[in-house]
Amino acid sequence: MKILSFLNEFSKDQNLNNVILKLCSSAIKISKSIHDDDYEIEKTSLNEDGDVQKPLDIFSDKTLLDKLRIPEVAAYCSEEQKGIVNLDENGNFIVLTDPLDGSSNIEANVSIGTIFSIIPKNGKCVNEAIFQNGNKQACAGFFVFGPRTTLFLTYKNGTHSFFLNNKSNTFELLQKNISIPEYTSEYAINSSYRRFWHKNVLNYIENCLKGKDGPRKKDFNMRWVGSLVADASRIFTRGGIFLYPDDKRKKNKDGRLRLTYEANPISLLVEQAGGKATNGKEDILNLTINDIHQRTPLIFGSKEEVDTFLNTE
Ligand code: P6P
Repeated sequence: MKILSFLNEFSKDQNLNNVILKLCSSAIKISKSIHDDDYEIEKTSLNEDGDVQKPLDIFSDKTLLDKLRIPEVAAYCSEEQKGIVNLDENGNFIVLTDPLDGSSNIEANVSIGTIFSIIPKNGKCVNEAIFQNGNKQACAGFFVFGPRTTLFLTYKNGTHSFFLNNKSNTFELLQKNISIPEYTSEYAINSSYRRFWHKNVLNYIENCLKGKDGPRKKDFNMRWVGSLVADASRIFTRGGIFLYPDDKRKKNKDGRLRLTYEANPISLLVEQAGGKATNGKEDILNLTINDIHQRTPLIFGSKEEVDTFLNTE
């Protein structure tokens, strides 16, 4: 089933569907530019992270912004833009995005992707609507530019996946109503930061490492791609737990990942698939937004495993 048919059948909001279709069109352009190595941009600068923007970061951001100049979109925010870009004042939706997450992996040919969150204005002005918490998202998703180009999408009636059919140049339904397994024996964390972890994280990982002889009474496997969309895609496919906690370093006291265009969309997708997403203390989707680039700790995945982490002191 092509995504247009799926949206028309399951999402009655044509305006929202138009925004989703423009995001798909952006992803197709970005995907082809990655595979054809065709995205050179003259200049680069620093993004909100203080990282040097890579040409593909800028190309992806420009592609999305150009495609989203439609009547339905009131404003655009991205990791590559300092502030809010106001578009059509009569539009009802605000799009927040990480245009190319994981871009440090481009040279290594590791899967990277675009993450997006769509917030309705709900009668508010853009500067108020943008600070609604994650529960108010109308839609969220991410594209993975990997061996296949895929899309994980929710507009709060389950989480569904699609793949790009390169022959027809359209996204087609892969799986409807994805369910993340409640239990798992696989965790994802960057273990090179072990010396900076707080005690609860240390104890949780130590318990996993003790395997079936330890308190968990089962052996664990570990994966860490270093690309959020790749780790998330695996968790939607076979379960698992992803941890990017805050730690003792000053720069990571509030975590590393961004709340509005990374944690919130991923968390809505995860909850809609029966999983759980937390900052270590409360659900991500309940967190108050004070700044469009604010950071948060992010732990998400199989519900029972996230609860086990939360109960570890
Ligand atoms: P680290 C990529 O730069 C990213 O923002 C996420 O995609 C990924 O999960 C994380 O950072 C990797 O962080 O500290 O392991 O390099």
